Amino acid sequence: VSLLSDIDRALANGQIQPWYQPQLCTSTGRISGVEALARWLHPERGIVPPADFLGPLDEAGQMDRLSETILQHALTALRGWDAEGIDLPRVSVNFSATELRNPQLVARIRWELDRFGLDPRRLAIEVLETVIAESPEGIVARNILGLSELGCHIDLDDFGTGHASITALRRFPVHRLKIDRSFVSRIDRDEEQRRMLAAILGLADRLDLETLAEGVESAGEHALLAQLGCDHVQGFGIARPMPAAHLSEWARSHA
Ligand code: G
Ligand code: G
Ligand code: NA
Ligand code: MN
Repeated sequence: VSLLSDIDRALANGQIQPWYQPQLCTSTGRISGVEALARWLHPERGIVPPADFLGPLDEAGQMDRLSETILQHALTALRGWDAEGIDLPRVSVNFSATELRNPQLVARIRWELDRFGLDPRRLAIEVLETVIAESPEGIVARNILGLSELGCHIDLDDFGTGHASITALRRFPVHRLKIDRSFVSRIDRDEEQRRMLAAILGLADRLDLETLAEGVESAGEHALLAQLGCDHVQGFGIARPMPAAHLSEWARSHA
């Protein structure tokens, strides 16, 4: 109960906001996007990770409030980077199953993008593979289709762990597979891992889907992903999630 009133207050006073983790294009080496990741900047507890508050927040019916907060921060940050002359094509936000069941979702996102004067193609929605596997039709599917028709990019998060069928991959308007980090770690040292990853990249290629590897921690992994034709990379080996202001510095020094 006290955690919930804490979360409520944290949302109201802006303590919950996203940090941003860069994604690089492997063929150009340039920044191709950032993922917005919710952080609770707690005055006593420090930085509280989403794993510690997303569950209770969802159960308390506050997921839409979080989503609105994260989206507003992310779009504000994107406009800010534009104004600073930083070439940052896209920001990704995570949408949970709860948010994807909101009948107002597409209208609200359209309105927000409009208000910020941003092309919908500059927003990527990360949807968990499990969500697509469990929701072949109904409101979730209609929302994903609506966001795609609006022009947003749809990324399938934690791909490889969620048992979505190939049929589901074809039926949903997915643009990119975000390959789960369990398939990425040690690919430069483990032949079995490397073959698994190559199989996923082959599947994506045949289905005309872009690929983004998450959890890239070493230079060896990064180099091998580029060599195997993975389109984008993200992970601690490139940069950790950081506040919006630090991201500008990072992008500038990286360019
Ligand atoms: O940043 P970190 O690795 O601690 O994130 C843990 C998980 O929390 C990730 O899998 C991510 O998808 C999820 N997450 C982070 N930010 C958000 C958010 O704004 N909304 C939702 N629904 N999930 C988020
Ligand atoms: O599931 P999702 O892609 O939303 O998860 C993003 C989370 O993964 C973020 O919380 C981020 O902190 C974490 N993360 C990002 N890069 C790495 C990495 O290289 N290694 C590990 N272990 N976690 C990472
Ligand atoms: Na994600
Ligand atoms: Mn993921």
